[in-house]
Amino acid sequence: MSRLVVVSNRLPLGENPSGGLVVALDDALRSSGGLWIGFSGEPVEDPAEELIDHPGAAFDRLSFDLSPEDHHNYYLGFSNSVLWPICHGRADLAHLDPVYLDGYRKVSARIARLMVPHLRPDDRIWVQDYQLFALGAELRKLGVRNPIGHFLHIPFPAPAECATLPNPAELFDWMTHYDLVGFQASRDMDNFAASGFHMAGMEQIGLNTFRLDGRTLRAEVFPIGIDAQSFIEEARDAPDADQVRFLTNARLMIGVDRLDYSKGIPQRFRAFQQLLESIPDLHEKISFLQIAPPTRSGVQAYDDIREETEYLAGRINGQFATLNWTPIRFINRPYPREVLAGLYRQARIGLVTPLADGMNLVAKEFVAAQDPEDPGVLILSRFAGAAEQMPEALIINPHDAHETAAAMASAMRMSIEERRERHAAMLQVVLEKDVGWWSAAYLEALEQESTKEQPEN
Ligand code: GDG
Repeated sequence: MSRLVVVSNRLPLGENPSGGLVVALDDALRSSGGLWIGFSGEPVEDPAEELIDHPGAAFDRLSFDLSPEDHHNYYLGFSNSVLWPICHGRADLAHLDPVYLDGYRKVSARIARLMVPHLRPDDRIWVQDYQLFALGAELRKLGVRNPIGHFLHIPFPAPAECATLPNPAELFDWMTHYDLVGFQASRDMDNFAASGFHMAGMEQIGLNTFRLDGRTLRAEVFPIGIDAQSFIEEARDAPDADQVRFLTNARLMIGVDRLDYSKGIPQRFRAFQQLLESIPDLHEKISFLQIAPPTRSGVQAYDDIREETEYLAGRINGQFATLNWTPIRFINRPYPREVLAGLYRQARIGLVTPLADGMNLVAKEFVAAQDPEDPGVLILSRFAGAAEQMPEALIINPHDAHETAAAMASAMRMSIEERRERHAAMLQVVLEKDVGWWSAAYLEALEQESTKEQPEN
């Protein structure tokens, strides 16, 4: 079997890989033997003009450096202040600055240049996510003929959103240089087909095949999963309820998200407020714990969302708290995975209400963590990719505080039979379509593409 080369924005260099994506790719690389290439993590004044080796893992690891300027324009700029908001339907938060786009092009070309000396003729190259849309095209310019695939972890924008990019046609030029592009959900595939047609004249020539400027591309949906078995064990072995004594008689409702404006945290706070206003019987019977580690601080939109959520939590607590009960606990720092697993298992409600989300792994982790005999209820936004796979959740529109509050009330009163039935259906998907399934399915499709062209480099 040919060697697998994974390229992602960040090279995980810690001893213990954590997070679904890192575990998935780690497993895939271990089994086929391979190479992982990514950013070293901290910008440096004088970036090395070669990739840096990090021995000591079960596979090879090579990192590239970025100068502060490149990091600012390519990563904070075009990736996180243009592509991220636009792909999440928030063009109003995008900063369109030509310097960002230039930085993105320049860094993509540089990564390709640094990679080429390390590639072998039979490598399969798997590029991850929106920070690296342009890498495949840059590798092709340098004569790389190997099979190259891309997987997009976040939503693909619909035509009206795509039109707010500074370079919509170029996006499709980049993407059609890959042999295979993978998406989280069928809505992304539909958006890709429609936007590509409208913005660049990309033609759909088969169920999963597209053509642009003589290049043919395969596109398919591969919903990412979690390492379900290990999460189940982690939740089972988690520290017991004594750790969360503060809950007293109240049932726990939990949300866990990076503090990002795409996750719909203020909207869910308002829905909770709506619940407490409309059903006073639930006072002191439900306690909402929101864990939201900060992310990308220093970017204005992230500082704003933090202020808004802090304000709302304070206001709701001021309005409803009693001497014995704090309605919302809003915690702005990360917790270890095993603690989260234990909290999910104790929760009556898992609240996953993004306004836009590629998949949302927390939804799957919540399901995996439940006791099948007495499971909690998942409230899930229709805008999370996970909603396509788990229609047995209570599916809500996160913009609608009334509907979300009604789902909270119904989760509180749901019979044990109904909870078990819904949970069993969701658990089956989480177990069957786990992270191992995801990487194997993707790599098999890429392998099929590798028989199409003979590498020349
Ligand atoms: C992107 C896409 C797509 C969160 N807080 C803590 C913590 N987490 C872990 C969760 C989960 C992961 O981080 C978050 O994954 P999500 O999928 O929910 O969201 P993004 O970070 O936005 O990820 C997303 C994903 O890529 C994969 O393709 O699903 O749509 O946006 O695993 O548990 N982990 C720990 N402490 C925390 O406080 N240990």
